[in-house]
Amino acid sequence: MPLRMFLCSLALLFLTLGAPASAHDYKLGDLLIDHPWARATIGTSPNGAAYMTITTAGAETDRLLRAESDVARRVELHTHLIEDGIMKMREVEAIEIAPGEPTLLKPGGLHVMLMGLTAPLEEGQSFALTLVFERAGRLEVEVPVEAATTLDGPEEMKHDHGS
Ligand SMILES: [Cu+2]
Repeated sequence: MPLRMFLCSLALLFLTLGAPASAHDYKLGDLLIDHPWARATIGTSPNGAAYMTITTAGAETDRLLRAESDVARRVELHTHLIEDGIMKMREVEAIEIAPGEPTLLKPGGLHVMLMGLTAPLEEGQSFALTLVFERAGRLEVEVPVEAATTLDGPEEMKHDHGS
């Protein structure tokens, strides 16, 4: 088997065997990607968003450069800004993952924007999202779709972190 495939299998095996705390944590080099999730589509909204918490155990800042998924025609990295008293979304070039504190992608803040969904996101489904980091490289994560009313993240995530 080609080396690349072999390494992928190893990585998969590691993911399967590791992380007993939660099935939704992913490790990639120094990075921990904690509980990716998305909200179910509301009405006929053509767009969606994905959220997660990314932490680096390394000494250097990494950057999320882009994300890719089949569920949308275009995937962008966005933040929210207040302009003239109105909250607006703005595309960002990259999302910095600095050492010391977790980088939160959450409703009302940074997020992975799914522009032009190919199908509505339904609660209980999940989809694949590939994250591309400057230093750590590429990682495909599974993004479960939570209820449209979910505010900060799935209940399970709150239990995980006990806060
Ligand atoms: Cu957005």
